[in-house]
This record gives sequence, structure tokens and C-alpha cells, in this order.
Amino acid sequence: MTTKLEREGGAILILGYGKTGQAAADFFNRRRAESLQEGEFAGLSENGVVPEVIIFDDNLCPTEADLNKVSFIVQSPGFPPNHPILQKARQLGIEVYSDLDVFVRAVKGSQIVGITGTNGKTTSTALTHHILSSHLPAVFMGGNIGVPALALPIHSNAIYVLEISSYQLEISHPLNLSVAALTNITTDHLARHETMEEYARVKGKIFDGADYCVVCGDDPFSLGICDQLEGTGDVTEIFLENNPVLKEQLRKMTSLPGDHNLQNVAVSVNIARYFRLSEGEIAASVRGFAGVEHRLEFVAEVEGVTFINDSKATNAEALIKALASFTNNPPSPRKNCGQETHQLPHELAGTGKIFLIAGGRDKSDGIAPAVPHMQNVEAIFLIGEAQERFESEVAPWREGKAHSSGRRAVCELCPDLKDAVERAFEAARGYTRPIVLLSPACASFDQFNNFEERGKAFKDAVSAIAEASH
Ligand code: UMA
Repeated sequence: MTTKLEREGGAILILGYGKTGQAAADFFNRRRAESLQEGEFAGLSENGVVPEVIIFDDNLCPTEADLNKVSFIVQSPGFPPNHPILQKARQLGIEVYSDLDVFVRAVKGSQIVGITGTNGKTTSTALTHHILSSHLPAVFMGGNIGVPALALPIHSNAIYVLEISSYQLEISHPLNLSVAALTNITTDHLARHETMEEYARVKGKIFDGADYCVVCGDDPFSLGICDQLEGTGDVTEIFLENNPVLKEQLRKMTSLPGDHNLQNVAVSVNIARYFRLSEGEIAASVRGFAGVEHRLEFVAEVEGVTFINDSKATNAEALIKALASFTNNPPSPRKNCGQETHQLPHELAGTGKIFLIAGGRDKSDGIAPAVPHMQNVEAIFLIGEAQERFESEVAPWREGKAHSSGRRAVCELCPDLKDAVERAFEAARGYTRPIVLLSPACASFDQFNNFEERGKAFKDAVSAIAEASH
């Protein structure tokens, strides 16, 4: 990257001024200020030239940048790769980098753990950070999880645990991570990557130049990556399907619900071993892990109805995992409202009927793959752009319900999330220990800025119900 900066007067063009773009601009501007003060611009320019930072964002600052003075580009992950400005940049031979490319160079000397996967990457990242930071100094967490890597403190002897998305990997050069991990690959983001083969290829890039690789091989695309990695160095492959002994060992370690969380625990445990933590230290930290906000998060129990926020479930596979986290035993009653932990209480791992809230901006495979897993779903409340598509895709569930109970299955289209929560609560009230589950199988962008905002709106609606019921 430094060679491009040798060009006199070169500027850095940042594409997209969301979280990533702002963190990148701050990072470069900070470096610029430091260099002006201290007379050096370590690692960024070999001839002392301090590059100017230019920002381009269609929605905020759409002034066409003069590409002739640009040394290199930092592209935000969500900025479309086929955008005309990038096409022009390619014609001019201007190098494009991700924020992670910049970050790995900025923290040279530190150890970086990168975790990707269609589902589970957030929990694995948070759990890995939890384990490592319980026993080691200077451990930071960021990336796709919400804090851009370049917004983290920059050190040369720290440990960074990063959640890495396929969007970031697609635009990154080899990251040469200390540890790279993959949880799974199932259908998602086909609007961007077009085919599953391309999506899997991009996910596999996380292992480029990594010192240690952890890969779960329980789905065909991840298994393909296991095959590619075989014989390439320090690789741990994890196979949980058909391995009841390992599953049982992992289940004893954690109170996180669902088999999918065993995969997350297995990934985090193996990463922790790389850092030479003892089995006792690892087990103690896994036991103390309180889960992730917006991921099967226990919100409250109101009049016997339990509310679970799984706003982070943005695809059908994640919804399937949420549904699988509940078995047929109803949870024991709880008084709670507003407890600190995000962890689904262990006794909720068994449950009564589910009142599902789904919908938003749909992904290519919609909700159809989750329909065969809906035996425990009593009613569905649909929101957002996907409403009508989902209503027709859940038709087999409606028919199955009518067949098994002789009753009409409730599937309602709701104007917004608040209304859906209220209707779900009303419908759930007469049942034994029912669960109102927000697990949308959709992106949030049709109604919210992000899934966090959607999860917060869910929690606000639950709080309003709890207050009204006092
Ligand atoms: N923009 C344009 N032109 C366009 C499209 C976008 O100028 O045609 C601009 C927008 O106006 C906006 C900026 O680009 O200002 C947005 O950039 P971005 O989409 O990269 O968003 P950031 O705020 O930088 O957030 C990104 C990740 N978002 C995406 O990858 C879509 C966040 O992941 C991540 O937390 C953050 O960086 C910090 O690393 C979110 C996400 O949804 C959670 N990720 C996807 C996922 O998990 O499935 C990949």
C-alpha cells in the first residue's frame, strides 16, 4: 500500500461515510495531525508526503472526486463494488482497499483473530473476546459486530478479535491473520455475491495467509474449504454433526441454547487454545458468557409471556436455529423484567408455543426453508416489505396446522413492529408459558437503520406492554 503513497500529492479517497468511512477518515486525519506535529507519518508514506483525505458518499457528499489525484481508495463494505466511481478507478489502475487492509497494517505486531460465517460469527466473536479478555491483557473486539476496526485503539502488541463479513472479505487483500475461523456457510447475501460458489469463495478468503485456521465442516460449502485447507499448515477442523460425544462435552460447558451455539463454543475454545489458555481457564470463561444482545436475547416476561429478541436473525437459516433452540417443554415461570444478562435463561431452552414476528427486507431464499421447522409456531405476525411473500411461503405451515389441530392458523400482516408485538402478546396470553419471538429472517433496512435499532424497537414495545400491565 505504501508504494502508491509515494505519488507526490496523493490523496486517500474514502467510499461511503457510514461507520466504516467515518472511522477510516478519523484514522487518516489523526495520522495526518500526528505527522504534522511530530514530523513523521509512520507506515503510511515513505517520502514524508501527508495524503489528503477525500470522502465520497452518494447520500451525504456526492461531489465527484478527482480520481487523478487519488493514491488509493478505502471502500466501505456496503458500498457497491459495481459503483461507477469504482469502475473508473479500476480503469485508472487505482488500488482499492478495505478498512481491514488498513487496520492490519496499522496494528502490525499485534495478533488479529478474524471470525466469519453466515451465522454464529457474532456470538463466536463475542465469546472469543470474552474468554481471551478474561485472562489476557489488551484484548479488543470490533469489525462487522458494530465497531469498525479502525475505531479501535491502535497498538502494536495487543490482541484484536474481529467479526468479518463477506462484504469485507470480498474487497480485502490477503489479511494474513494470526487466527482465522469459519463457523458455517449457508444461503445469504446472494444479491451481492450472486452465487453460493462465489459467496463461499469470498468467505474462504479469510484463511489467506493465516497462521492458524479453525473451520467447521458441517455444511457442504465449509467442507469444501476444509478440503482446500488440508495439508496447508496449522488447521483445526470441527465436525459436530454425527459427533454426539463432542456435542455433549460442549453442551456441559455452556448454557447458551441450541445446537448451533455448540458450534460457536467449539470455535471459540479452539481459538483460546491457540493463545495457550488452560482448559480450566477456558471452561470457566465459557460458563460465564452472558450471550449477545439481539441474538436470542431474553427481554422480559410479562403476564407469563416470554419475549425473545433475535433481531440479528437476518436470514432463514438463523430463524431455523432460533426455532430449534426451543423444545417442547414449557419454561418455568420467571418474574424478571430488565435483568442485565443477554443470555437466554437455561430454563427457557424448553418452551411452549412460539408466536413468531418475522419480515423486513427479504433475502433471496425468503422464509420458505424455515417452514418445515415451524411445528411449535402457533401464530405468525408479519412486518415490512416481505409481508406478502412470506404470507404465501408459510402456506404449508398453515395447512399443516389446520390438519394437526383442526384450527385455522393465525398469520397476520401488521403495519409495524410495535403493532406486531402487541398482537403477538394478545394472542399468546391464553397459552401456557408462550414465547413471543422476534426472529425476522430479513434485513432491517426497509424500516430501520440496522438490526440493533430493530431489536431496540422490539424491546421498547415490550417495555410499553410491561408498564401497561402493572
Ligand atoms: N453508500 C453510497 N452509495 C451506495 C451505497 C452506500 O454512498 O450506493 C454509502 C451510504 O450512504 C452510507 C455508507 O455507504 O453512508 C454505508 O456504508 P456501509 O454499508 O459499509 O455501512 P457502515 O456504516 O460502514 O457499516 C459497515 C457494515 N455494514 C455493511 O456491511 C452493510 C456493518 O455491518 C458493520 O457493523 C460496520 O461497517 C462496522 O464494521 C452491518 C451489516 O449489516 C451490521 N453487515 C452485514 C451482515 O452482517 O450481514 C454484512
